[in-house]
Amino acid sequence: MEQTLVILKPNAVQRELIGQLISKFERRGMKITAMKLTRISIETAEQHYKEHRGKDFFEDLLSFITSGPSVIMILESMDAVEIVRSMVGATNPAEAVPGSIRGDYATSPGHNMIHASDSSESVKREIELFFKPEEIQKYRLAVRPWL
Ligand code: IDP
Ligand code: MG
Repeated sequence: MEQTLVILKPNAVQRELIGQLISKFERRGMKITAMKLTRISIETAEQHYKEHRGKDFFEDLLSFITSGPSVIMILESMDAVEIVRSMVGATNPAEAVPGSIRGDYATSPGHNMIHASDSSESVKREIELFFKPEEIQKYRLAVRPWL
């Protein structure tokens, strides 16, 4: 099984879409192993998005992601990184296909609703940034043999 890290960004919380978005992952057959509602600090946001430091949208990205609470979760399934990235859709919602989260819920790159890890290296780094080991649950889903 593979893990991935997802953030429902502050506009997903403000638009009261937390439940709808989590439902998509549950319905797909992903196991939630950690989840919290928290306001990301500037320091953590700078770490999380450090590959984008210096880009013209970086300051706006930091102020948006720290503007209110986000939901942060770890999801687990076979091929979790690839599956969740395809469910999330392209970074620019104008290019995100209908049916993807950004393709269904977003119009602007700056407010594209959701983050998902893009590689196994990012998963490891992002999980360590947002969760302590004891915040991650180990359990077995009863439906597992049917997924
Ligand atoms: P990703 O979220 O699809 O992995 P990245 O390229 O890693 O996309 O960019 C991180 C975040 O920065 C995006 O989700 C988006 O919110 C923001 N972003 C990326 N490119 C632009 C842009 O051209 N304008 C405004 N915001 C951007
Ligand atoms: Mg990215």
